[in-house]
Amino acid sequence: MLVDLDYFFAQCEELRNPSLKEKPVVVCVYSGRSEDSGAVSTANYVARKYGVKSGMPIFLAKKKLENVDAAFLAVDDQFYDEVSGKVMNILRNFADEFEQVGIDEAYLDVTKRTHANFESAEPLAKMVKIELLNQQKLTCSIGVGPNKLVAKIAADENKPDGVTIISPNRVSSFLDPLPVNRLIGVGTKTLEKMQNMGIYKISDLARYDVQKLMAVFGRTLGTYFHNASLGLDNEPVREKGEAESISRIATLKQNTRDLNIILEKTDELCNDLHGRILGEKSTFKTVAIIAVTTDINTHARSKTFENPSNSIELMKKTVKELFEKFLTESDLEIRRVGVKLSNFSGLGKNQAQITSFFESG
Ligand code: DCP
Ligand code: CA
Ligand code: CA
Repeated sequence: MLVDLDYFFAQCEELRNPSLKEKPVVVCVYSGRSEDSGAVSTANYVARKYGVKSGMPIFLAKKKLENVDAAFLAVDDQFYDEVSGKVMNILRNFADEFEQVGIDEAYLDVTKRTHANFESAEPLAKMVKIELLNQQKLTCSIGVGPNKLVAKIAADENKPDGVTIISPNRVSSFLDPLPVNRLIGVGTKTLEKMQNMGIYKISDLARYDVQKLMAVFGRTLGTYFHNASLGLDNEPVREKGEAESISRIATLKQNTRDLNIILEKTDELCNDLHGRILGEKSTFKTVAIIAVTTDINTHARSKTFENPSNSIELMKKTVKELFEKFLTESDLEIRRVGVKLSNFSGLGKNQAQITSFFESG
């Protein structure tokens, strides 16, 4: 089961200000360069009717909502993280195995509790929705399938506030007519390539010779596309992070390219992480930085050492080097910064779960 919250950031805004519900709500990442410069993070479904989309420049969204009583709000990551944490704690109770995959979505393995019976999946999905609505006043969309790949595509099928259940015998009739870019991993570039090869629908991909796919996309990706088109996926649902990586991320007081301001914040994050690894008698080999720029892209840079360490000096020095280098490679201002440690030794298998929030990249 894949549970994805509807128009998440905008729904969070409606949550604390219900009078917004009736009107278009656009959540923006303002770059601060000029009044309307920046990008749309997300919008509620009222705003989407006017053509407003994630990633769109703010001025364009304003143009689409000209003469409409709409709310343009700045992102408030801290609040959304808080809401997300509460939601995940509720969802976890409905799963045999649980895996959060983003701020607003998670996979729930419900095989055991449904006895692998797709008929009992529907009442379960409805219970999840009722619980989220009762406890958090939030709506979500849920997809259920025989694996993660199908569940994810199913969840996208009826948005917002939908439930889509695809039992194993319906997988191919469900996937076949869909455009190939409904598969994870088929972005704009791949879509264009596939269309040039005459592949438009998932059924076209399913029929395409797998050797030829491998010749074009390489062995790994070619095999993935072939299996995905057939709805095949064996990835287990499992909590990430445990003994894999720990990270801390924070929003800067102001968007900046000033290394000192950045390091002031990352030093705090390093101290926090250091306390954590000392407490668990663990050592790291890889230090990574995360930079969320004002165009809402997330960047990561990392460095891996030969020998494991638990040195805070090494951590801070590496973070500094990586940010120095990042600033020469990008000319954007930075909005959020993060530090991530991985490649651990010493973190016990039965260690308590790491519940800090992980961002992709
Ligand atoms: N997000 C963002 N920039 C993007 C895409 C998403 O800042 N280009 C943020 C805002 C979203 C949140 O991530 O609220 C979750 O992303 P989703 O793709 O799940 O989109 P929404 O939840 O906003 O909408 P939907 O109802 O389509 O799931
Ligand atoms: Ca969502
Ligand atoms: Ca999502």
